[in-house]
Amino acid sequence: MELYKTSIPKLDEFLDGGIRPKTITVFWATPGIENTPFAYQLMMESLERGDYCVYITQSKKSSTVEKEIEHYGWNATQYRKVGTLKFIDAYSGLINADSADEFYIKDARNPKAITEMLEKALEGIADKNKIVIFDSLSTLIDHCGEESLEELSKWKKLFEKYNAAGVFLFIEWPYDSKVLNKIKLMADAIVCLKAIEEKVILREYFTISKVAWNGKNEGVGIPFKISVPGGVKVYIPKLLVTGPYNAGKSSFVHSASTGAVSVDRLGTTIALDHGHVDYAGFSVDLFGTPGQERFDPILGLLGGEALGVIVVIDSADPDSFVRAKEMMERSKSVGLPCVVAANKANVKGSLSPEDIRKKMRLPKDIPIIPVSADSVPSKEKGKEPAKLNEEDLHNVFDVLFKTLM
Ligand SMILES: Nc1nc2c(ncn2[C@@H]2O[C@H](COP(=O)(O)OP(=O)(O)O)[C@@H](O)[C@H]2O)c(=O)[nH]1
Ligand SMILES: [Mg+2]
Repeated sequence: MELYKTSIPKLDEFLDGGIRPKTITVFWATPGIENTPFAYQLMMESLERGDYCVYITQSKKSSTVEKEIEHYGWNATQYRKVGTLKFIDAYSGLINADSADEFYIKDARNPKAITEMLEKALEGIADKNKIVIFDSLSTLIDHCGEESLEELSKWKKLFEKYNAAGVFLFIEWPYDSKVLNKIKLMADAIVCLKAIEEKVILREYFTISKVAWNGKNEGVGIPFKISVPGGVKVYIPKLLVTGPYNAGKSSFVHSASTGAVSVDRLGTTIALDHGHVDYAGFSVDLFGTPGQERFDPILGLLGGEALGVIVVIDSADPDSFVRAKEMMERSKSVGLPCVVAANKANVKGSLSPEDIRKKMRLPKDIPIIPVSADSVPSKEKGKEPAKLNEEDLHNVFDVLFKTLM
């Protein structure tokens, strides 16, 4: 059976590998939260691996959908041109505009007309793997009335007949509870997108309220962020990078980040290194700590609310290991998902991860990942950050993300 992946970490796991054919999945958003990027991402994943997609647009022109998708860094137009992406325009008719789309519904206020057009579109690609995106359920209710929901049982039959996976976008405006219940019953899976206020800032979460094919409900909330370009990412608002003076924390934050800043004086970090990492579907804000002991009083504060910790150590300087452990304790790393980045691993005299584990007496559940620099600035330049090896950095994040989620 074909599974349609979102490529959003955790969400695919919640969905047991992805969305199923012959089912309806609803991306159910609180007003103010964008749900289209979830659908775009799912659609692009499917198109890129050669599947077909029918996009029913009822709230904007298909050219606008294409432009929005481009904005996230993907190219949907090429798939429309080769014919694997098909638009059903149920919008232009609402505003008395012309349409250049292959499937155009003049009488877009009549849900039966949409059903007929959908069947026509599906007939043409009957033997293909396909998803149908409906943008959106809320527009349908707003324009065609609540009774139009009855029509959706026919759509479900079409999905069954043509082996299609239906994906509906829905924004929970203040509708009658009967309407909401109808949608809940009709959906095989519901992904909820909510905002939760946390210490004055609003954070967006996705969670699962129903997955018929694995019986899951009310999963944990996973914070997400929509990057432009990039799409939907699992968001880790705070990852701490700590470790002794000179171990390579600034090098780590700078090398891993798409844009990093540090506040330096005479080459020594006196305040924070701050950086941002976009990798493997995650969007992470990195916070580096200063290494010198005189900053110890603030370490506990910096560590507060961190979701995980990367401890950078100098593998060739075993004398600094005691200090590294001290910093792990002070920054409250113990108990949080934690990875040791054993930096300077290709420097002469560096210790292996096994020797480091023994020397530091680190528990088995704290992974130690060797990291080396590709290039090191000349000594004349003073204490300049080195460029750490990308693959090594990815190893550190891969291991950490696994322990985090
Ligand atoms: N040879 C080598 N030098 C490194 C490596 N990582 C960092 N350095 C150098 O070590 C010094 C300290 O690095 P920095 O990132 O400033 O350490 P911090 O004090 O922990 O922020 C700098 O001169 C870096 O260029 C590495 O993997 N190998
Ligand atoms: Mg530094």
